[in-house]
Amino acid sequence: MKIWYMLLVVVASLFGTTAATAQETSVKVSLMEQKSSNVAGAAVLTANADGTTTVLVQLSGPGAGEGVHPIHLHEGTCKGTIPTIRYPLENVVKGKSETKVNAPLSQLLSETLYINIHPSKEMLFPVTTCGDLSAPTSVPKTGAGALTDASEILAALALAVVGVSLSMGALLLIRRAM
Ligand SMILES: [Cu+2]
Repeated sequence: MKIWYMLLVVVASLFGTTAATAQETSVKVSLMEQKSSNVAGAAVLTANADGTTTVLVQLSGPGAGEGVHPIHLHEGTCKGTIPTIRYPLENVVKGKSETKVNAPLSQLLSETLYINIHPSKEMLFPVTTCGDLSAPTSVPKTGAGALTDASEILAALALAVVGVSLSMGALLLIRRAM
């Protein structure tokens, strides 16, 4: 009989875990045009299972697809002037850049960082496009395990309720058996 109780506890904790891990794994940051550069865009930062973060940048606007542009994660904000590069990113080519940053998304979001894009390697200023990580504009639900709609949230809640009920039931049974 004891094995039966343990099985219940295991099943209950599994349900509980499923509901608990259903959280945001990705944030979107708007990249704003600076000084009439005609280049804006967005960056999507997605947490990877190995503790790294994939930073995907897509630019839009008349001049977005031309040239090769250095891009960095700097300390500070777009309004600040701190030039320290915290994490270098892959150059923007044809309006796109994709980098795997060796830090978890939660850490990137806990620091005060901004993304800026420079005109070229030879001419770093004026910065054409900038976005603050401290103010993500939206939270797209594209990551693995993320909830995609209300029905999934309801399903997760239902699972959580079932999980808690099973846990309590198992506890009661164990107490009775003792
Ligand atoms: Cu920079």
